[in-house]
Amino acid sequence: MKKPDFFKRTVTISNTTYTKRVVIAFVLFAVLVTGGVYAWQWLNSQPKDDLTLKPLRKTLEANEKIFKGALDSNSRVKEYPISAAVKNVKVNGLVGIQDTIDAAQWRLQIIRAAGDTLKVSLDDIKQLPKKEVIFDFKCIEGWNQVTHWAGVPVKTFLEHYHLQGFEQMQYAGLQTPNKKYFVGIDMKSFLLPQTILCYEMNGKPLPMKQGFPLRLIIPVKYGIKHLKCIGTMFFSNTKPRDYWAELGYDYYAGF
Ligand SMILES: Nc1nc2c(c(=O)[nH]1)N[C@H]1C(S)=C(S)[C@@H](COP(=O)(O)O)O[C@H]1N2
Ligand SMILES: [Mo]
Repeated sequence: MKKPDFFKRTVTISNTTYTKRVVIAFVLFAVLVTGGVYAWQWLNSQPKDDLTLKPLRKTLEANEKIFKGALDSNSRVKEYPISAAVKNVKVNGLVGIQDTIDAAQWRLQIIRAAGDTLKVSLDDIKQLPKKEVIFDFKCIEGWNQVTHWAGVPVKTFLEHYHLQGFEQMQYAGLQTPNKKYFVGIDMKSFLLPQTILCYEMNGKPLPMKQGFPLRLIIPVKYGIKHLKCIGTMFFSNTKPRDYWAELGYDYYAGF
């Protein structure tokens, strides 16, 4: 078989041409390296937004626009059969998680306005239509697992308690009862059909370390946003404080 020409091609060039090419190659290399070093120094001299450099934060925000633009009110992630769900669900992140919680005393507190808090018991939440969600749970640390959860869709909950007015706001904020872990969620993602106020894992009440009595399951987002052990919920047109965003991570953290 005849090999293509370029495998055996030898080109003869003059000494001057050779020197010229070597010089050009070196100059180009030097320019690229210097450019890279300057770009790096410029980036690191930029002001910070929380712990993240502004230009990087801007890039995250640009990504957020693209992903959010792709969401509509019916967007869903892939669901799996129950048989695909793992039995030993990884426990990750225990910020704000207490050793015990008295379910009879616990209330989900929804702040409607200053001095106006709606308090809902676990039993009342369990009366509402229940939805199972089996999906691939992804953590930014790089692991993922198919897990099985159940609870009431956020949208159903809001409508039942006449809180639909708040759907016009930009964000929902959630906090653990001791306020040590907190997240902010864009309203579009919060209202998706698979976003649930979850009280069951693998068909049983949530274990303490998995957020008993109630946690958020929001499949379009990374694990950091699935706040375990909800104490308070509120609504806002400005970004609520967010634990991991304040430590430099993406605020949106979703698909
Ligand atoms: N209260 C609270 N909720 C939390 C966290 C936390 O530290 N505290 N960690 C988050 C992170 S990073 C992940 S990946 C998931 C893990 O949920 P799991 O422990 O049920 O697997 O919970 C999220 N919710
Ligand atoms: Mo995570």
